[in-house]
Amino acid sequence: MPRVVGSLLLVVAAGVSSIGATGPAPGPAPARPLDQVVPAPERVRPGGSPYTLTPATRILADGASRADTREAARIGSYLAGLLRPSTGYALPVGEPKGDRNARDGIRLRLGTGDRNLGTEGYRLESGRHGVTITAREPAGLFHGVQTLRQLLPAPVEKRSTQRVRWTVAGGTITDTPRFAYRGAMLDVSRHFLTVDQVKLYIDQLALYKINTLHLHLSDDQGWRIAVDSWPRLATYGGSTQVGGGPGGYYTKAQYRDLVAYATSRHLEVIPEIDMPGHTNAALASYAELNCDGVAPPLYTGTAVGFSSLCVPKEVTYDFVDDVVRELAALTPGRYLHIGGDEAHATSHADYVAFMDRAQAVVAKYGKTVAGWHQITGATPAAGAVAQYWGYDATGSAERAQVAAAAKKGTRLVLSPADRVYLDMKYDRSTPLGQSWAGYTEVDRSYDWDPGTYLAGAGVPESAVLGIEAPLWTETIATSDQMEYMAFPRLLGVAELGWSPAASHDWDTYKLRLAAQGPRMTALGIDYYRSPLVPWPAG
Ligand code: NGO
Repeated sequence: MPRVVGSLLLVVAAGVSSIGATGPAPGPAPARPLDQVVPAPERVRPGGSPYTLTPATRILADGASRADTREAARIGSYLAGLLRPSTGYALPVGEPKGDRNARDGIRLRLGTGDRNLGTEGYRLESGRHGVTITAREPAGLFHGVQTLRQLLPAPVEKRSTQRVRWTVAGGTITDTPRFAYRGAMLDVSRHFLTVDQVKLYIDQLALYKINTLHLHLSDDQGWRIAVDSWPRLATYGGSTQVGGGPGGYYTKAQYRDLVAYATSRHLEVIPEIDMPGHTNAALASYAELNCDGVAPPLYTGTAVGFSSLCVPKEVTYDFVDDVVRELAALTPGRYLHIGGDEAHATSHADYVAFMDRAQAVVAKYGKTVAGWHQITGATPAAGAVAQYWGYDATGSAERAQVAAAAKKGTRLVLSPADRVYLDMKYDRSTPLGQSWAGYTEVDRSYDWDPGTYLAGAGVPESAVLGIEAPLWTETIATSDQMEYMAFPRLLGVAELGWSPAASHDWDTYKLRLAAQGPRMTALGIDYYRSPLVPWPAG
């Protein structure tokens, strides 16, 4: 396992390991230090005996109630599914009661533990007799399992049996997130992404404790979700994409399956229907949605800001009501995103009038409004979430408008385009992506603080719900291309969203990031080998 040895050498270079400076001692490789996890855990107390998995290791699920035990067992089965192929061990999942071997193994305990763990926190204790993960809520247990996964050697991610000593260092991790909202967005409109492509991305996000998947389901180039009351939206509006390919859309059954898959990985799905601009696919599908009653042709280019729903027409609100009603029925999550960006073909008065009515429809169907930060130029509904996608060149008036809304209770999700837009090129040689917000190398993407980012405009950290990394797909169509643009920047986003501000430090982060290289390789993630990160050789 040359790659693992490489990553351990790196850790030595960081001075956080007890391995001598001349390299690892002969014999079994020492376990990964407990703090070599992305995102960095809140508190780590190393020490005590390590635990090594054996062919007899069991996964023991236990809960404060029957329901908790069942949920812990579900998470246990997920963990077993991850570990069985590479370890070759049986890893049976059961309850500890009456089990003679209950002292040994991986114990998952749900519904107990310190109240401070909240909904997503967990505690992981590793010692001679095993690893115990305790959480109050399922999401916390699931995140603890992701930490355990990262504490095992990188080949654990491979899908064939590996000859490796599966040792977890001794000690305790107590871990809760800094921000409640840690998101990633996929633009499935510019290039349609299949259910399998999205599921693969979901699995990759879960490893780094991302808890929100925002799906940009409609834009000028394609409408990607079946709507029974307006069927041509999907069948015609979804029939192409950027460059003129065949496009595609999700049937309701496929979409439900996708949402259920995300839920099983503890991600909340936020569907977006972008309105009133970015609507050419809808306008092309139904002539009556256009002010002049004439349907434009389908659009396969990459320009923005040229389309608008017809704000004065009543049929527009029948359309909005039907679409929101059907989408809300497919959405167990709290939010429905109504876009609102780049409505350059809509007058300001029309924009404000449209947003008033569209937001009321979202509330009518029991959802909370999310929108791009331009909705702060209208009147954001109570409890609305505005997604800030400005960048260093964004004017102070625009920032002030966002800050004023935050003062009135609008919560902010930060997606600064020159930091976390995953479609921005890393440098001028990046073959994919765009550069309108500037080149965004891995250090620039990581090196900012969501808590103080808009402080200059008067936004306190308490108004920041979290952060999100959008992946726009004008130039991106395959999973390899998605991975190349998202990884490794997505790990930095995950860390900014989860880890305490005090742990923020590029020089130590880049070493932990480098140690993730072999893991991403083992997972088949085609990541960008940034020259700024000391990746292990091999
Ligand atoms: C902008 C625009 C999108 C583009 C993206 C490309 C927002 C919120 N609207 O971000 O339509 O796809 O840039 O980087």
